[in-house]
Amino acid sequence: MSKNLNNQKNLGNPNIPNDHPRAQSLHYRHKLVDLMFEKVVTPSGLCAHGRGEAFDYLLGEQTIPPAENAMEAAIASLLLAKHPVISVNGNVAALVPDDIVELAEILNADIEINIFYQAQGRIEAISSILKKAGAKNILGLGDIPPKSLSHISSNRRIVDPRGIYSADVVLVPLEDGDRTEALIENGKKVIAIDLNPLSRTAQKANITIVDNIIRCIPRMVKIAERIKNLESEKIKVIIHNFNQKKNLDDCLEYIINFLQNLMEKTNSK
Ligand code: PTJ
Repeated sequence: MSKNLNNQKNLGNPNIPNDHPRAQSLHYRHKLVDLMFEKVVTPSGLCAHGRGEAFDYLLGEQTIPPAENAMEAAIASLLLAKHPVISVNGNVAALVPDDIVELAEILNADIEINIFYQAQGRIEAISSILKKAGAKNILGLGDIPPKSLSHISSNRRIVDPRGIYSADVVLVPLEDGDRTEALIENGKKVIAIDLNPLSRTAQKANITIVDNIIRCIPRMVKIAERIKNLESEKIKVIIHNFNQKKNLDDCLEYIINFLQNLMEKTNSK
């Protein structure tokens, strides 16, 4: 980190008034900035968040019906998995640590830290935030020799043999396209959360939830609580009824209609 950037740290408290129209968004932004200085978030994580925010505008910053359907299919898949794993990177740990830990507990899933930008102290910083949120068992800490996924050369190939390497279903909130493809090549079912329905991850995953992780993970906790005790045949039906291609088309159609309505409203003023 450059000295100049470190000097900015104390400028990070903008005193956001609660009645600011974008108070919540500013709050999360500054949380990411603060946690960048603590190495949880990588500097590129800020760019990724900005890209996400831009796509969130196209949804009206709300959870859309196709996303709700994808969440149900995702939870159903995770409940029926033999070995479900939730992959956590810097942005996820910064934005939704408590909800990720709660979701993993309900689903009996492992949490594995997997980051794109390796830097000294990052894994420890992410692990510490997850532990504070109540995580008891965190994988990907490098305490045992890691395994390497095939079909990928970035840092994301390095995985824990007890976690992603042996998982059958992997939830990847905020993923890059390369690893989504590699995970699928390695025989995993991949569930992605990505605000951009056009991203390679969104297009390649088996189930894509087009929503903001800030809204989505707490909602997935509620869905998991609601359906976890259903008979497995009923859970299978939820998975069977989900069509990934149609769901992505529905997301795009929602965006087109949303923009069309917005344009009509503006023109009628
Ligand atoms: O912590 P690291 O080192 O693993 O790095 C994490 C980032 C996010 C920097 C890394 O995974 C990355 O570079 O991701 P990408 O390729 O920029 O992809 C991020 C995707 O997540 C983009 O398609 C964004 O639209 C989307 N996104 C960003 N913020 C959110 C989001 N999707 C859902 N919820 C968000 N809050």
